[in-house]
Amino acid sequence: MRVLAINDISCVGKCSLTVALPVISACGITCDILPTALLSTHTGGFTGYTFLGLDDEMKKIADHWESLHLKYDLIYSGYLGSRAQIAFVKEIKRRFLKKGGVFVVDPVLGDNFTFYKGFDQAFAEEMLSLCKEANYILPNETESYLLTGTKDFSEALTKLGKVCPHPVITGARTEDGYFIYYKDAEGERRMPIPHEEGSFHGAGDVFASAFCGCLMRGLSLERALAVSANFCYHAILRTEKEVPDRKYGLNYEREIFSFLKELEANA
Ligand code: PXL
Repeated sequence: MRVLAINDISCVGKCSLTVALPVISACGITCDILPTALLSTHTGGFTGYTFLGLDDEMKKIADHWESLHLKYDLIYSGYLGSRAQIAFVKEIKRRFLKKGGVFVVDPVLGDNFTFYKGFDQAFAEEMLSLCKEANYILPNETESYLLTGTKDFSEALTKLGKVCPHPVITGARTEDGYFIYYKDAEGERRMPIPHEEGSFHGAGDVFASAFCGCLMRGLSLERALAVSANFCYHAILRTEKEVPDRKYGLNYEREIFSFLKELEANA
């Protein structure tokens, strides 16, 4: 099995490719990467970070790959630095996803009901058009709102279900606790998940990467969600204890072993 992760390299802050590569590889899956941008840190909470968009390089990389006849079982796209990059990811899917392969889009747009720096509503519209090409989309509660205009998760799920077959709204906070709202072959469902109060930088990337690894190892949608959410939760608990500054991301590394044991038990 071969996965392509399209995401940025934030050198510090444990998100995007610095999470996708170790997590997907640990699942026993080959993970190739297509970097969208190179940043000194991610954009959430740091100031003065550097940003180099890799639009031109991405095109050259893809052209070289064409000569290698590469094809992927799963393509996972995350942080995209521009509207042009969103269009290019559609092209990457056409050129490199195997027939019957899986396209997972994490529509990285924002958190805490605001856009990440550099993104706006026009960008969200473009991201929605990428979601239309996906098998699975993984918006957090903020992204669900930015994509649909509603804070009601059931309503948002119905709307997103018209966009893509399997929308998954992660970390949805309700009066009864936290849930994943998702749509599988049987219809719209929600799954209670353990969660800590507050926002943890990089949690969405740990979850999405684990989810892709679980799908590639043959877990059902429901099991992949449950196992990934549990991994994320334990990484968050460790982070609360060990990391005073949340912008440095999740201490997920020492939780990988337990995650893999659960994955194996469900595979
Ligand atoms: O974790 C999402 C993410 C990914 N990549 C970059 C980011 C963020 C969130 O802030 O800034 C560069």
